[in-house]
Amino acid sequence: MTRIIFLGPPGAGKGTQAKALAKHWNIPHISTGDILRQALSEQTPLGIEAQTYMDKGELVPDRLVEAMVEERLNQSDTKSGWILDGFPRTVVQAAFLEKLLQNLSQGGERVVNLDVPDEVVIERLLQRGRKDDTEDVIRRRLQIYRSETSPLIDYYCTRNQLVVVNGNQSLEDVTTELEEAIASAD
Ligand code: B4P
Repeated sequence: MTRIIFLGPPGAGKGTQAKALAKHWNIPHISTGDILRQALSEQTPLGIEAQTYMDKGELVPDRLVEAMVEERLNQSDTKSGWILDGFPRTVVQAAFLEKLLQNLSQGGERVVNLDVPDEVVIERLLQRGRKDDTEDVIRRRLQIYRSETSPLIDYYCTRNQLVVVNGNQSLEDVTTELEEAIASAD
């Protein structure tokens, strides 16, 4: 059973790698960023509420993202495994996920930290140019990553679930290192 959580700063390549591996293993790729952007484009109440946070590079409130993830993990296609990309992003979300997975009798998830220096992610995101990829917003996202999300590295390290992969290499080399790291962690 393959259950993987991707951690890493904005622009680390979580979405890029998660998409490729989910296709390769034929399991769902669950990206909270993609679900939020979809809600936004459909102008659902969730999307409208999330927009103000996303435009500023702030985290969307835990309760909204947690409800979204709970609904998605309850769908039947998650039984054979999944890749979570962009969740959890806070210690509160991580504790929520731990309980949810216990209730769903799903465990044994591996956590991958994609390690990439700030200058590299800033350059990548400026090149990508999504609506939230302006220099000021990227710096805010990095600040929040450091204060809210990076404590998860210790959180999962102490639980012996963490593997670290160098995200500052070509796409193909990151994928190869990821596959090797996940296989050797099993
Ligand atoms: P996300 O959609 O999760 O976006 P991200 O962290 O910016 O990007 P990612 O790391 O996936 O980078 P990617 O592969 O695309 O979040 C957006 C927003 O949604 C957040 O700021 C927040 O507001 C909200 N949100 C999401 N989840 C939340 C949660 N759990 N709680 C609260 N709020 C939440 O790669 C970036 C670029 O780099 C691409 O152009 C790619 O082509 C390039 N790239 C990737 N790997 C590369 C490589 N090896 N070499 C060169 N370029 C590479």
